[in-house]
Amino acid sequence: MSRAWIGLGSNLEQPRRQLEQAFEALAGLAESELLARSSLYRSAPMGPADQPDYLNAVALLQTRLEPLALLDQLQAIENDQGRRRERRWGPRTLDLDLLLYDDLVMDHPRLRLPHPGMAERDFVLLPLLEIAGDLEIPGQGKASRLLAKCQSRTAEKIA
Ligand code: A4P
Ligand code: MG
Repeated sequence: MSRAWIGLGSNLEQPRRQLEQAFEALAGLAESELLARSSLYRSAPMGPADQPDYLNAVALLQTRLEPLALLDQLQAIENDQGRRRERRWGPRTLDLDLLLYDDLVMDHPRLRLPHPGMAERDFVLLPLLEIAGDLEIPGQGKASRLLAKCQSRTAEKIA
């Protein structure tokens, strides 16, 4: 069994409902168990500013799915929830990022681990710290130290 950390994000069509539905879908994934889920956090959009605020959260899965098979499942959940891929960093009903998979470091055309950019994002690190304790991000150091270095700090816990 492996441990996979998933980042959830939404800023369209009732983000809170989107994240709740996504947690349910994660809990129902084959060969996997949802071990923990963070609170929800609201933050200003990173990237284009002409879009609504985001809600973000993090989930911990225990899984027998290999990393690319898990990514396929995450993308299927995004598609089920009406995800359209339009502009980079544009608004979305649901984004599921595979943040960490055990302590794997990989650079595959479809999957980079750890997720690039996670170490600079308060809306990922805050929920991660809530459920992970002071996790070490392979090659980048402790989550708490990375959070202290974040340039932009807008994420706030809402529930
Ligand atoms: N991909 C590679 N590595 C991974 C990984 N570790 N997890 C590939 C998931 N996918 C990975 O993703 C594009 C491709 O990345 C996938 O086909 C997959 O094979 P996508 O979800 O289609 O596109 P995207 O999400 O628009 O692009 P990107 O660059 O991944 O954006 P991010 O990094 O997900 O950022 N502001 C706030 N406040 N909160 C947010 O959650 N999110 C974004 C999107 C922008 N601004 C935000 C937030
Ligand atoms: Mg994404």
